[in-house]
Amino acid sequence: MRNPYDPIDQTGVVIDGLDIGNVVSQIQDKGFTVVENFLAQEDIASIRAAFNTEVPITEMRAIGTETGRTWRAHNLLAKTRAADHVFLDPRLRAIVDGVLGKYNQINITTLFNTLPGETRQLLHQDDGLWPIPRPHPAFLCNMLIAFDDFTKDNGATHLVPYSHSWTREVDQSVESIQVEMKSGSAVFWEGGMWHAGGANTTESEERMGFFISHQVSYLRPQEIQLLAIPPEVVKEMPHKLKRLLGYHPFGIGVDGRDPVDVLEDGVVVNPEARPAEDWRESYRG
Ligand SMILES: O=C(O)CCC(=O)C(=O)O
Ligand SMILES: [Fe+2]
Repeated sequence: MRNPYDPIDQTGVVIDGLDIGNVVSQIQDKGFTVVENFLAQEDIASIRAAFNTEVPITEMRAIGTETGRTWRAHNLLAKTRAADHVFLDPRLRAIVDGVLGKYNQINITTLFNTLPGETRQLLHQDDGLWPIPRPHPAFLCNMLIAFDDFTKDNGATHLVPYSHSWTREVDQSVESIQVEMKSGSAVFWEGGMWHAGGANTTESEERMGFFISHQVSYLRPQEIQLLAIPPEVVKEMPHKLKRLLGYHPFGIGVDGRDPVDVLEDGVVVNPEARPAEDWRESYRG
């Protein structure tokens, strides 16, 4: 019998000219794939302009480097509406459904900029945060959109192909490839892939990227989306985006109510409060 959490079979599904089935099978087989021109240059320009003005940079070091030469900002959905359409893009939705199954949600959103002088990150697995023994079904699916061209010299992401299916730790000297891609292209990888941001050895080139990570909806996200975005902001979002932030029915919801309704109407605690003994009496009849 099919498990409702199984990945969706996207074989033969084509959206806006992109063969989703092929993208998904590459992520499943090799652990990653690049989709060229995922976003048009005009779109990159307008999102970049909004990020530049609306999203303050957090002083937060990249994992595994000590240089302070990478800027980062998280919780992007609280800070700007400029990228909502990217999260709702039917191609992204179909790819994530294909890798994780239809019950998925946003794990973390990050804007980063790797500056000249940054060193290579330690190779790591983003899904290592959850202490789930390997091998395990895919539960994390990442997308990184290049805002600037990613080149070997400015620190294009290192990936270790096929390593998402390995159960062993890798040596930091293991062979990796670097994902060179043009602005607007996106690399997708399964959360178990060993990877690292590269060293930026250029004099003056920056490498800005927009990272969106999804996970299965029954795990706790890396950034607590239900708390990260103020409810007044979430209320104004499209229904699907609310779902993606974790306002989805799971288990008991809230007192048996759909979290989207609770968000709209508020939590109702003891609508007709009576002393507990009264309730018990009424049951005894
Ligand atoms: O800089 C990159 O390209 C990847 C960054 C990354 O993997 C991370 O910070 O987890
Ligand atoms: Fe990472």
